[in-house]
Amino acid sequence: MVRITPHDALIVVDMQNDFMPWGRLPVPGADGIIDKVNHYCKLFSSKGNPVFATRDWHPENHVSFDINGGRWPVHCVQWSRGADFANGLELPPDTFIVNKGDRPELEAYSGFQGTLLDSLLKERGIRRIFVCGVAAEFCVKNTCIGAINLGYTVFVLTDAVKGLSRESEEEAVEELLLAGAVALGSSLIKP
Ligand code: VGL
Ligand code: ZN
Repeated sequence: MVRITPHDALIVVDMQNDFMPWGRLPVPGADGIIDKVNHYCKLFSSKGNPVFATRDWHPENHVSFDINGGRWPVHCVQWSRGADFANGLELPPDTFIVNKGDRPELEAYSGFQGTLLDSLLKERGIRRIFVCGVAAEFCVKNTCIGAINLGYTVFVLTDAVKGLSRESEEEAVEELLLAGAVALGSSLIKP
């Protein structure tokens, strides 16, 4: 079992409309984890632990868009409905929002890339992060690896993570385990 300590934070990765089945870069079944993510949000905020939510936050001329020569359809354009947090997601009112991928020329799959996330965590004494959200193979994986490289202990909340396919999701989780992350579900967190 794992107990939530004062040095723990929840990181919700890119739970935005464009990554839901109704969005422009759909992650199949991503809406199926909304209830689980809401559960983790309530759990952490009820204990006074901070909740962070990353947001893919691209300008229209972003390098990752196919129209600009990149690999993805246009998605999560700043201030658009698609960039909003997913319908049904219940983030605590004091959630820290972390925008990433906001520079036209830079892709940012990690929530630590070009953001203040590391210093926001450090100044609150956070040493362990619990990560959920989408997409397993991209922003979840890279955020976890970034955190491991910065010295954090990383728990991947596998019942609240979704990938573009089952196979690549499993592969991503396996890579994270090899990198030193720990896989966890809500049944292993002491309430
Ligand atoms: C993501 C593809 C493009 C993600 C972001 O949040 O995993 N994937 N931009
Ligand atoms: Zn993106």
